[in-house]
Amino acid sequence: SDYNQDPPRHPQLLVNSKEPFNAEPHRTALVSSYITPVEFFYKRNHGPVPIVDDIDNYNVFISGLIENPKGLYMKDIRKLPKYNVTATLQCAGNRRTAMSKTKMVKGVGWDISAIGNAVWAGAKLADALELVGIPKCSHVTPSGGKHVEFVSIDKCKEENGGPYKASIPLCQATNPEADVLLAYEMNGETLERDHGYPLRVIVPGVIGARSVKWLDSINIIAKECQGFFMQKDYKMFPPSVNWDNIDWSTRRPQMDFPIQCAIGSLEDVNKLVEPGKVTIKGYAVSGGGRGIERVDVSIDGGKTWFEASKSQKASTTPYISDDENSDKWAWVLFEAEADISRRTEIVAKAVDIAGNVQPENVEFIWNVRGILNTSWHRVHIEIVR
Ligand code: MTE
Ligand code: MO
Repeated sequence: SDYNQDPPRHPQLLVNSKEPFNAEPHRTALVSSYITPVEFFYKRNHGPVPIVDDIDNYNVFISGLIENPKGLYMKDIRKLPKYNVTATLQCAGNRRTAMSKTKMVKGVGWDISAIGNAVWAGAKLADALELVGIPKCSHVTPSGGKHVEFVSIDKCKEENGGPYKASIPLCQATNPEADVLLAYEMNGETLERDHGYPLRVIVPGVIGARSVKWLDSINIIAKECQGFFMQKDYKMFPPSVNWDNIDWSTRRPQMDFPIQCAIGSLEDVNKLVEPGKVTIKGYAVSGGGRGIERVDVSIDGGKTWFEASKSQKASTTPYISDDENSDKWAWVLFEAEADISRRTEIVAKAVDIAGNVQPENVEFIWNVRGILNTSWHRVHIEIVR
């Protein structure tokens, strides 16, 4: 099959689907480093990984509602100022398996690791679009503006064999502060095939589905992309909607992700041989550049809470952000120690700088497509003697 040409992957990844390849690291591996190593970064593909070997002729064709359509070659993109942006990429389906337990949902089953934090490097999309005559924008137009569509070179069955595509508002694309990148490096190395070699889009603070990999072309369009993944997928429905009464046109495509956190140092159920200290370590992140204000932890199922310590720098990381502000797109790792004396439930919930808090129960946010499970993360401790 076309999948024979897929690249090799780390044997410790937990594979949720082989063809297309969808895999995540074990949760303990995920929370052991601030910067997620490339081989442990989740991989979410919708088709075979395309091969780009003629890198000199590879170009991104920019057209649509502009006067002078133009192809940008890698050398043109590399000539633009290079930015390092530390950003967390999260699949909208992260933590879907736990949502399925309430009531079945459709989609790839993910634990808590369809998320990763990397240093992406490349040109700003705003700079690239300026090359084709589109001015920069310093404000955000809430609606009514044009859109920028990203089209891939991969082929997926949801598009009837056509390429994966998505769009973002033109104002976000042309606002340098939004840090939207045409990225050719990840953690200081050339982008790997699984993650979009030779060039991908990174839209910080937005669900992973909009960060199109293996970029082929960019279209400036009047209304948002009409592709499957914008119109018939990755939309958040109320709990009353099921596959019999779903009307996709009633909802907007999901863009920013909400406040999220999860504990990675513990399994769903943990058996201690005797009462003692437990390390509670995890990640917390919010979309739209809203930083994390605090992470609350409970060791009595949510009756009482204390605050976890949090950090955004691993002392061992060799990667340095361009400025302190750039980590607003990145997760924080949190940590707490607790003395556990009996069978209990440990819970974590995060609060972002806008005061948004995670919902208590997954039932309240259950949706038929199984996206955005951001409910309080709960793990159980049992003492077995
Ligand atoms: N881009 C293309 N061309 N094809 C894809 O299948 N998957 C999207 C997005 N971009 C996808 C894509 C989804 S749903 C996610 S969550 C991220 O890529 C995953 O990126 P990663 O595999 O680098 O972690
Ligand atoms: Mo995704």
